[in-house]
Amino acid sequence: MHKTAPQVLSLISKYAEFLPVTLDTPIVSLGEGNTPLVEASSLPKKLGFPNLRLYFKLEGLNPTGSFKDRGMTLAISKAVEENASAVICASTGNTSASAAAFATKAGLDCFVLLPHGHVALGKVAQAIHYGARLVQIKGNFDRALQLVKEIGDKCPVTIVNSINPYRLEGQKTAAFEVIEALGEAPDYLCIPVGNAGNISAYRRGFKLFHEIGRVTSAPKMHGFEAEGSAAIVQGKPIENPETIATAIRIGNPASWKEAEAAAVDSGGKIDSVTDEEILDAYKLLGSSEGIFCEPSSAASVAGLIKHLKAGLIQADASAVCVLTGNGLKDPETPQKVNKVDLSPVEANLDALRKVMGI
Ligand code: AN7
Repeated sequence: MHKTAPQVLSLISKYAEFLPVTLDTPIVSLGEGNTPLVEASSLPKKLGFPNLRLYFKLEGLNPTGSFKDRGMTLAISKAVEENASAVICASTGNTSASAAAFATKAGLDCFVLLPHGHVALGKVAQAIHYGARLVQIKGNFDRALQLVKEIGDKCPVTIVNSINPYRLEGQKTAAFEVIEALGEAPDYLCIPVGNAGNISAYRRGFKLFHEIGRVTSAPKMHGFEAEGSAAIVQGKPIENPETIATAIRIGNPASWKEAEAAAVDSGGKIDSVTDEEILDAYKLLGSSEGIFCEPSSAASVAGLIKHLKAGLIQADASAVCVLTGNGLKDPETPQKVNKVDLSPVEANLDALRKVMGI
């Protein structure tokens, strides 16, 4: 029996007309994009804003578990088109997981530099599993990115951090999907800010669909840094950024200026949220909505709550929170932030009924 190959529509082929590709670009795809936009159930009411129409963009459902796959499919496809043999990135974890997977799929070598001791377990596991050449440095992400730039200048390796222009072009497709799912632009987009690439990419996507007349408006962009790493909010690089949200533990964002323009031009704001606010939102997503995102992703919801309370986001509007990465990457945090008794009980019915209280 002859079987035809299944038709998997890659992100690049779907949006080719809006991306810097030609018919000759070899597409390297792992089935990225096309992630769900899920409407919130109990959260708006629970927060005291029952008329808010709230949606979550579940980017953790991408093939390597984060939004980075949208940019990486394009960056790696273009690297292959340009005859690269190796790629390199610095990463707080998700970029490295994505780069490693797509590079391997394309048959390229992949080097990743991680800040030692500050990357979630699952992300290190991914880089190892996908066969990347993993180097942990005694320094933070910002230092790792500096080193990557120096190596990129001196050695024949292609940088696939978001300073690679194809990364943000690929990532802007998430904005297209939000518009297609809602049939219009939301009033607000809330998003975590680390290296500040993703907020810039969404703004490009929303702006483009507005300009070509697909929609009649563009959302106000509300981006949120972690308070201990809030360079844009403070207006100066942070030498020693700190936050429990390790994915956004970045003190000198590469797309600083474009992100600032995205917020200002759209009528939004870049603000910061504390680790406590991030963890509260993280827990709420699990307990109220059945969503397991990583702590950094919950900065979008923490920020939404902050801006609703401050009146910076209208209570009867529509808002999309981007949940950038999958909670399973960081399997240790739930046990740390919830009070749970995990001591085993006797394996009999009486003991079981006693602990269950039924
Ligand atoms: C889950 O992987 O910078 O503002 O090296 O992993 O575009 O940097 C990750 C960033 C938000 C911030 N949420 O996005 C990296 C890296 C998650 C992330 C961000 C990241 P940007």
